[in-house]
Amino acid sequence: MFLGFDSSTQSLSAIVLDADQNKIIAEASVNFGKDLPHYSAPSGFIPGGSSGEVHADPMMWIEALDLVLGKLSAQIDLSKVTMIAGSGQQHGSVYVNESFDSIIANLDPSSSLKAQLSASLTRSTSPIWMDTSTGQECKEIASAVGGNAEVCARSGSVMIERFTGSQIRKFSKQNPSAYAATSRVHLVSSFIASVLAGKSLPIDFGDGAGMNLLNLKDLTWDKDLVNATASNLTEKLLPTASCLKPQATIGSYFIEKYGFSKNCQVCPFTGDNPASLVGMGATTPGQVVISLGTSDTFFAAMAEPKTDPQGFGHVFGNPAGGFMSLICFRNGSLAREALRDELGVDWSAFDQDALSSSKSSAGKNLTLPFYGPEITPRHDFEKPVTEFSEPRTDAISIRSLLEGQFLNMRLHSQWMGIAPQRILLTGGASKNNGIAQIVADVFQAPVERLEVANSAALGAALIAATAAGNNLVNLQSIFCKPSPDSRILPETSLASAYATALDAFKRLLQTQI
Ligand code: ADP
Ligand code: XUL
Repeated sequence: MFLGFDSSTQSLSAIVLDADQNKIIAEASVNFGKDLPHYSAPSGFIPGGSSGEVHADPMMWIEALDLVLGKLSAQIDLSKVTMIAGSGQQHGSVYVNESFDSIIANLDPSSSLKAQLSASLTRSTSPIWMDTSTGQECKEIASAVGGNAEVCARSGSVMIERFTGSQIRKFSKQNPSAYAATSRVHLVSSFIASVLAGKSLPIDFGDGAGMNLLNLKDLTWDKDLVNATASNLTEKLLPTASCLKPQATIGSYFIEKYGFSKNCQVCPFTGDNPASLVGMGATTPGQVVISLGTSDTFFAAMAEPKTDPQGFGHVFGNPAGGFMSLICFRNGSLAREALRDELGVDWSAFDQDALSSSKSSAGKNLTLPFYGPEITPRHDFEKPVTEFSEPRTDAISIRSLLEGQFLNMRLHSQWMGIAPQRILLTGGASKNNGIAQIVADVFQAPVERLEVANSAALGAALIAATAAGNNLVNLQSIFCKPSPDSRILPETSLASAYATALDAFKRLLQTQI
């Protein structure tokens, strides 16, 4: 059996698959907001951060790990799991002191992970991908290495506020003594993997590429970028490795508490987007995935790194080899939720029936769909900007917001040069047929969803099975099947309305940024 974890923005989930029976045999998840309300993070992060700061408590992720393993061990005999892999929300960083490695090597199963690990943090909260507070540090690092074009040529992205490098620099400037006491900077992914393994594990190439520190040519830390980021950083960084190469056997805490076998191995964890590429069966070039989670992302495998001339897109490692391109939109599900709550409706107002009533309004009412700072394009929006040609109804407002989200996505993915023949849709909002229809219409391509909704956790379980010697392509043909009734075809009569709307959207956007 193979176990895959996904520690995302709002939840930790786990999938166990049995490659002999070709099926998923257990699933469990913990929602940070609902199941761990004492962290006061209803959407997985601490609300109200100043100057664009968005942090989360790493102990929340750790407490969730104990909870999810408790749920899984009540369902199945975990001693049959031979390999564990996982993924984490990308870019988030965890700062630990010297005691971390000895604490995780000697965890006491009669106590909780949280009680034992909190003393090892040098920074009580972790900056996560939603943080936009490091503009100054981005400028400083870029100018030290010769500008953003150079940073992008080396790392696959220009300096990005949410990426880990500028976050490390900010911490080293703001709190030099706590930075000096930091012996390791982990990513969310490597932190959780290390706790499971009882020793600090390497950082996976796929996720490591989201730090602005990895040189894509040789997949190792770029000395100049590391030196420009913070002093003595080289010694605080873990080595890099592939998420397909197991690094350790599971720690004794998990053997004694949850019944794992002492032979169960642990792979380095990757990022949620690279894992999702695997779980969607999209690791070979030619397919496009749109993930509608807390963030919306648009990504595709590519053989060679191709960078975005506008600087919004990124190159990450593809767990199956090669690379993936990705564009991330910060105003994803939380923007859809904001409009839902503003109108006092529920998700049924976003359903196909509700939205088809406003089909004649397609492309006529523009919304720049940003309820807060956006990263694609980069701008400190405070509320949506609208240009409506018709009176507002709930259906028209919802249609316009969704159209705005996907027009923005279409506009900012043009540099990839992919005309999608089919779009694979995943993430929490992908089950909504109304939203899926607008995706199909705006991109004028059929949309498919897979039988398994949680593509990152599935991808992690497939990575575990592959690391144990199974063939990934075979596994994907079994586990990554489109669900037969999930296909949504584009309304071809709307093609010209959306071509016109794309130009109008671009013009409206240019008046604001
Ligand atoms: P993440 O992996 O980033 O933690 P998920 O992929 O689990 O997030 O997606 C969670 C989001 O999915 C929620 O914030 C919610 O807004 C959205 N969602 C869930 N159900 C629906 C639905 N029926 N229609 C639209 N959005 C939904
Ligand atoms: C990608 C990004 C987000 C996070 C959280 O660059 O910032 O997609 O990985 O899902």
